[in-house]
Amino acid sequence: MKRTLTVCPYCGVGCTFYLVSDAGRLVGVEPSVTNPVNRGGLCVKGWNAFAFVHHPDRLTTPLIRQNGELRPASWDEALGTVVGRLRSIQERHGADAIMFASSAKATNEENYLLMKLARGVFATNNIDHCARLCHSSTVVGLAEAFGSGAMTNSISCVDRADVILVIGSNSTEQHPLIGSRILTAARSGARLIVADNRRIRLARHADLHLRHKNGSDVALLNGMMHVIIAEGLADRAFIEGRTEGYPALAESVAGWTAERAAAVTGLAPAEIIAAARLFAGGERGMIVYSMGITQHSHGVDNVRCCASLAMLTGNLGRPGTGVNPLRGQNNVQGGCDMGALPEFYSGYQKVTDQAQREKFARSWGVASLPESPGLPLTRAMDAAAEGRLAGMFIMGENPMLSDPDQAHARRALESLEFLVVQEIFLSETAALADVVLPGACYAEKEGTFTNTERRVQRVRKAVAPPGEARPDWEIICALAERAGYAGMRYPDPEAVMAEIASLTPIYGGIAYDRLDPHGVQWPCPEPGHPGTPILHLERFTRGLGRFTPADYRPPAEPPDAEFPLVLTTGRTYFHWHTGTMTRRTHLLDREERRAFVEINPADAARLDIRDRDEVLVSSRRGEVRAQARITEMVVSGVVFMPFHFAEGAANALTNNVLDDESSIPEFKVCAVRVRRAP
Ligand SMILES: Nc1nc2c(c(=O)[nH]1)N[C@H]1C(S)=C(S)[C@@H](COP(=O)(O)OP(=O)(O)OC[C@H]3O[C@@H](n4cnc5c(=O)[nH]c(N)nc54)[C@H](O)[C@@H]3O)O[C@H]1N2
Ligand SMILES: Nc1nc2c(c(=O)[nH]1)N[C@H]1C(S)=C(S)[C@@H](COP(=O)(O)OP(=O)(O)OC[C@H]3O[C@@H](n4cnc5c(=O)[nH]c(N)nc54)[C@H](O)[C@@H]3O)O[C@H]1N2
Ligand code: SF4
Ligand SMILES: [Mo]
Repeated sequence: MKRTLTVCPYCGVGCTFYLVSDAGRLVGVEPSVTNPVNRGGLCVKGWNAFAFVHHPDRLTTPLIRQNGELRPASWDEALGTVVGRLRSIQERHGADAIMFASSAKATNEENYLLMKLARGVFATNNIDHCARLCHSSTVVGLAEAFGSGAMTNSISCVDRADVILVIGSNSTEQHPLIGSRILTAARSGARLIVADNRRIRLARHADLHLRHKNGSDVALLNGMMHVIIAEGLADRAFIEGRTEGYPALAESVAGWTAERAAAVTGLAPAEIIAAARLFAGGERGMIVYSMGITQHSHGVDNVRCCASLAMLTGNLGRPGTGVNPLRGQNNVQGGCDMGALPEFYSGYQKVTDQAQREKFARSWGVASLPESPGLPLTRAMDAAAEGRLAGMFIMGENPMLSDPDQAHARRALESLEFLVVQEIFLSETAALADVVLPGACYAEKEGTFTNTERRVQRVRKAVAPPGEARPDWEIICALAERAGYAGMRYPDPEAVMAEIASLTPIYGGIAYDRLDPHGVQWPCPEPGHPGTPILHLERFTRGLGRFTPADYRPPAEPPDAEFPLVLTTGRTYFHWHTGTMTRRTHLLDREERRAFVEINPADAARLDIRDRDEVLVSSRRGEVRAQARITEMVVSGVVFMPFHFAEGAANALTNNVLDDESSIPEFKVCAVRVRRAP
């Protein structure tokens, strides 16, 4: 038996484990007991993370569409077709007619190389990834407030907090090893406030559970800040010494009395007052948030309010405090860090900055680099649907199930002249491609992932890829070579990391020999630097912390007579997004086999729906079939669906309306009606 230490391919917690293999086959996993992130624990997905790797559905050869069908092809033919067709689009329609979608499932090195390919070889800044659907509002909001969009503190800070506000994060199911740590903290005396109208597990252990209306967080947080200021609970010294813009914030929340906030949120004024006192009363207060905050047409405003609440109470730059957006995918932090974003190179260095452009152009050996920011992924899908985009290269994403408004996503992908999908399975998106390139999965390649607390950790090869599948980094380098670019010849991913470190100040001291055994947290500016567990210690990355007031705006599609219920969408413990991996993992799939919709008993009674009835859920965009789950998990007036199931796709219903500032879709609120299936 061989044991290979690597990182879990599922969530941003970044647990590490040994992949156990026997004669080239994975047979199990054993958690690392020394890693500070998971300390010997794993959730059910981690324990089963070996199972999909050898699934017979894995892609083993390149595929090319011919007469409407995908047929096996050689690597030579596939690479030649991809480069030939992309170059042809570039010549006829210009470089910006092509979009690159990178992958938060892939390694840092692979994300860096795809962004180098897009910018350096195909001359476009049109590169983005699923962070757009996830924490783009965090990247905008926290960069504005603090100068950095990352989690300010470390996972271990949960143990040091004396009050924790969990707002819009179902941590025990979605970041289980952080969720269990929050539960332990609550049992050991930390006070817990949960602001989320689903009765999630954390809510059952909370001192205060706020079941406010979906999309009303700005009103809730403004109301809390109003109470904190009015009752003299604000941290005057912190505000004066470390921040700017406070008068504007104070003026803006002055009108947000607890009564007014209560009227908008549906809470009682006393609940808002209690939450304010509880949070401000702590010595070390920590804010933890996720998609309940970010995925709104006012996502950036939600993030601003979280940042303001933390600054107002002096809860930054110390252990046990901070604004902590839990990053979702295993390597979505890394995807952002590596510049798989339309406006940044690696390390958030701006493409609009001439000095940065020159630095990268010189290192890459190209004459010039494109100047204007590229398209965000969601805007690129709109552009494709309107015929303004001709080619798309998608590595490790499945927008057919994960994008809002599935009919729109299909229209976008089908309108393209040429679509390439680099995948490990024939996903719903890959099935639409003109060329499919088979990638190696995490267990079959070397590299690094960066977890939610900015910890860069080593991913290691335990087994060989199936058939002719190749690691994403090798495929990208082969494409560059085909395109006539000689600047992507690397012996291994370690050499790619050396280039990343040389160009990216926050990763300046990251090198493979330093990452054993438990990784390093960026910023790590030079070799020998110990890494940074807590950001903004003495000063913020941008200097002073900046308060930006936000006024309440309702969600774009409120319920009405025709579509009287609010649909909110999200996840379950057992499945991962579009299910490509978890639905091919027997022990996970048998726990949660089909699409369901949670309905409150009062609504169910009114609609004459019983538990486990087949129902039809419809919105202005579409209709899907699901099984009814009658439960107090949801409040009356709200139904919840996960988006894991192709045959009951929540995203056939969701609303493709975007936040102006971050281009994140409003996945958390749209209007639907539910009826028993005939
Ligand atoms: N098992 C599993 N784990 C995962 C994933 C997975 O697919 N499966 N995906 C990963 C990824 S990429 C991500 S981004 C994270 C997401 O992790 P989470 O954000 O924790 O997960 P979600 O289920 O999307 O939504 C979280 C909560 O937001 C609440 N919510 C909805 N609307 C509102 C609102 O208006 N205000 C507030 N305050 N709350 C609201 C919902 O009730 C829900 O409980 O999970 C990661 N972990
Ligand atoms: N309704 C609704 N929709 C949502 C959300 C929501 O809350 N509600 N949340 C949004 C969020 S936060 C996110 S992050 C997105 C996620 O959206 P996606 O990223 O599109 O979803 P995944 O299913 O994780 O897709 C990853 C793909 O990568 C493939 N893959 C895995 N490993 C590798 C690899 O090593 N190489 C390659 N080439 N491919 C690989 C997998 O097979 C899979 O098809 O969904 C968004 N969509
Ligand atoms: S908590 Fe996240 S990283 Fe840890 S085992 Fe579970 S899915 Fe993997
Ligand atoms: Mo996400």
